[in-house]
Amino acid sequence: MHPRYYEEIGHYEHLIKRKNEKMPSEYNGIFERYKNPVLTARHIPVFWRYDLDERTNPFFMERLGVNAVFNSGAIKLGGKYILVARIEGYDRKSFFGIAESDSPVEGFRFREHPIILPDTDSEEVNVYDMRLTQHEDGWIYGVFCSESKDKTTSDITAAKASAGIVRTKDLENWERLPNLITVFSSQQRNVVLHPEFIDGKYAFYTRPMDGFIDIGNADGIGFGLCSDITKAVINEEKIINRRRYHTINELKNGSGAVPIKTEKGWIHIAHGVRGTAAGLRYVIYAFATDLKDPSKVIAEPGGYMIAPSHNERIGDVSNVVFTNGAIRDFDGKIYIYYASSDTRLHVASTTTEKLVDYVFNTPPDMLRSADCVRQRDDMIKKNLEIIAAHKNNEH
Ligand code: M1P
Repeated sequence: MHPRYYEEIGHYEHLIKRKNEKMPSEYNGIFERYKNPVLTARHIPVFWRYDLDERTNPFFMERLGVNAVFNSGAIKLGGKYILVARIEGYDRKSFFGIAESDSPVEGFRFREHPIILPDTDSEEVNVYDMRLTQHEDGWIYGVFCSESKDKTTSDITAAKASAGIVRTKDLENWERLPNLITVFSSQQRNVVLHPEFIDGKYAFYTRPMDGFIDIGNADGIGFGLCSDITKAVINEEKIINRRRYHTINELKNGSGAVPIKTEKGWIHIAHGVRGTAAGLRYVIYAFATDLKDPSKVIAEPGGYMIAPSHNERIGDVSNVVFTNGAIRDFDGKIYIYYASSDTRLHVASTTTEKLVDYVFNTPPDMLRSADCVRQRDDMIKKNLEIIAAHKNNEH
């Protein structure tokens, strides 16, 4: 073995065993950020990147490098915290790998092999962003973006996105089902399978789009039902969470983590995109839908919940935070796995109680400066009275 191998293994083990800690300086009462990313390109096993045969790799060169590890689905299974991460090679193609740990915030180690999905469509060029749903039918579903070249135009960059579906019981054997068909939308990305049947049917959150990057006139996060997931067709798609002018999701939005069931409603953790002079800005926001009718939004705090901060701002696609996975633990703690700038994966923690309070009691976006400043000033007035009363009590 080349001596450099042992050095690389040393760095790798050091990284995996590194302890993580909360960042108290980032306090906002809603969630807590952790200092270290939970997954990066450096978390990829050495033997996934280097050819260890000295005859074919005498200089111990990286032969199949990994550019980024980010947007990951997340579940807890058999006591382990499991992330199905998007791994992007130097060649720009993404694939999925399972990283697991006994801890929700550190120690994630990839299994020996990446996931080899059944290759059922020779036109499919890229796959990414798998949402993992532990469905009440007993299967674990992975819904991901399946991308292929748009051959209807001479534009070499033109692409088409649709929702690929796989399912498994053990995270080892994956059955590929046909891609989701949405009758009225030509493209789909950020599709999430709801964990329970609704009216006896499978329910999907969709994000219809007219184009691949520019979603055109598509209006936001959709919702649709289908009776047979082995041939999933949505005939009717209704928009449940619209993008709006001069908000954090003016340009586009999309479902993120599988909705979390709480006493007061389903909590959705999604992403919103707006344009800036420096390009697109992706943030994470939350809203709640009705327990019986998850297509009905019942609460939506104004603004974002998580925005890129410090080093998170920089990466391959800068100024992006994006989530497609969260885990609710047995003790009510919630771990939100979010990627920054399409480069690395972080974790933020909160609790069910706090998330419910945040979603139901944070004031909504008033949509106009005049109303927003009044909303803030009302809180300021109330607070000044509290401060004054407090001072009086002190004397
Ligand atoms: O580059 C930012 C994100 O862009 C896409 O999200 P959306 O479809 O909302 O634009 C996704 O491809 C995602 O993977 C990526 O992180």
